Amino acid sequence: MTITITAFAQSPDRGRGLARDMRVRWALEEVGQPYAVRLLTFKDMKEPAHLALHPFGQIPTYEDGDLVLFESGSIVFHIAERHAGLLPDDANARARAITWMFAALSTVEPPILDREIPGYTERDKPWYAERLPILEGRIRPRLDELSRRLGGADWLDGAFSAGDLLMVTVLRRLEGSGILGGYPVLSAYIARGKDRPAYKRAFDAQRAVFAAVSAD
Ligand code: GTB
Repeated sequence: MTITITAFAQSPDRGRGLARDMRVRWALEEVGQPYAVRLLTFKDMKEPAHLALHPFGQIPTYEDGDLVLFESGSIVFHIAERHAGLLPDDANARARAITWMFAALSTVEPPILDREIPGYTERDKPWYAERLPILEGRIRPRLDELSRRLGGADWLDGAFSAGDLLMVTVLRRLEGSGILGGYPVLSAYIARGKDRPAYKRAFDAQRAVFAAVSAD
């Protein structure tokens, strides 16, 4: 049975790998699972056929036989549970790696999104410039703490895990913001993630979608 995921037919990130299918692609590459991709327009995402798979009409989704999943964190967790390579065998180490998955999505990502989303929707509003430093001020404590915890280690808890995979994709959302310049430990951590062959294969695959659309 071929795993099928969904992704943007035309990603607004212009092939920078910031849409959440990138996490799923990366996880599948890490565990060596082939997959197919169904590309969706924004219109397709709100049609009944896709809403039957994803109640919120978003990407990514994951289909494997009768199993249909949505939510990138849940999909990465499922892949990590089913295949070796993204979660340690030791029960306590596994629980800690899962804790880092939650930390990435529920502690580090929200303030990053709170800064990012007004950049798409409120940039022309009078309050945008005044609010930006406040929103950035909510991100920095998390980055300070994360940087301190990572210290001189390569990964968050021993070997690379699904926790690192999600954390790197979350931190990448700050690329281009100027904020990461103050965090050499985190910049090096992101660079290590991006240097993994599985990351590169996933990145190239999503980039090829953008390149094909641009060539039309
Ligand atoms: N919590 C869900 C998950 O983790 O899977 C969130 C899924 C989600 O937000 N999906 C977005 C989507 O489908 C795409 S990734 N949006 C369409 C809609 O809601 O109607 C978010 C995203 C979009 C664009 C950029 N970008 O341009 O840089 C980055 C990330």
